[in-house]
Amino acid sequence: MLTVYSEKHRLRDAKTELHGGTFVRPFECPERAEIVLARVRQEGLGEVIAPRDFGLAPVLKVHDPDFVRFLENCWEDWVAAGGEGEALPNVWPTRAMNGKRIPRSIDGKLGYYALAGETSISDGTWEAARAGADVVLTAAEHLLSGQGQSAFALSRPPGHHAAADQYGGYCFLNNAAIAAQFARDKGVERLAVLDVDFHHGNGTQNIFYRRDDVFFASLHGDPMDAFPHFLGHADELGEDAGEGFNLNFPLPPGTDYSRWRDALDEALARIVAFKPGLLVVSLGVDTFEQDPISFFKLKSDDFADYGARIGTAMKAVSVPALFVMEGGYAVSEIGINTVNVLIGFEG
Ligand code: Q9C
Ligand code: ZN
Repeated sequence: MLTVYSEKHRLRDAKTELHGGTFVRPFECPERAEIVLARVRQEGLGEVIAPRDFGLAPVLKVHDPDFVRFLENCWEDWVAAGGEGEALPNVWPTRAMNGKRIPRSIDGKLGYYALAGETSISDGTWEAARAGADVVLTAAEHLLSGQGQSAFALSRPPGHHAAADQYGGYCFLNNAAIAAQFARDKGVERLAVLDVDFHHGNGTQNIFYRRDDVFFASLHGDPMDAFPHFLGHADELGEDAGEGFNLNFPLPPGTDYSRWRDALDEALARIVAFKPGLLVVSLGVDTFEQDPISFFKLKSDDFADYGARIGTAMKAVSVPALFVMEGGYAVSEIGINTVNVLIGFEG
């Protein structure tokens, strides 16, 4: 399986995350990608290539231009306004306010475009996020040219919490959605996105919620108990043309592999019935029992087993799979768990 990787992910190296009322070094750190890459090489998964530059056009097919401009200029604007630490929001357009007008000041803009308050924007964040989009696009292009039945986009920072005009939950650009939309524009008529990250893929769901050409399925910690708290319930089925094309499996604290696997099998059956031309897998390995911020109980061997299930289901109907790296914060095991899925898929 081909891996696409860019060293530019290292430019996303924030110093601060707001966690439990204090500032900590972010869980989403550069070592994550380095360790996954080392495991890819150690296991001989296949060739590792650098991305090509796609420019911003495929990003703008998913994200609003004003949001992209905000991400591009945020750090400079923050510094110019006298920010001493990293850029963080501290006020939001909540239910009790209007929220439709985009403020002029950087503090107002941060609140407007942030969907959560833990993720700081720092020098290099934009460049890393942009390179991450090129990573998934390069992997998608490779699959679309008919080379192989799977590819791995080792992108960082992750993307599935980012909506068309919102960032947060460590995510800035929605890499999985950008890849799916790119494939759509290259002629793939129907796509499925399977999100196995511990957290609900609220951004991806939101981006495709009114569409019947992209089926979204997500297995995640019940939002009643877990981030992102305000989306990911089982009764969110899609709207307008998209009704029936969104499928959520919110799962309770302590969920073990047998329960998780039952939900996966159901999601895979629905995906197969949808007859997609391509599957995008939002691959977060924060379902691991030792993940520091999550509450599922998967073990390292379970990752290989579920990779095999995805592989069996997709190969039976000749649907190629694009794996896109999302979360996973048990850093010392992130390589083993991630590559177990990929090796499991290959069979
Ligand atoms: N203080 C991804 O896995 N905060 N994002 C959780 C910890 C946000 C996770 C609470 C978690 C975001 C891509
Ligand atoms: Zn996650």
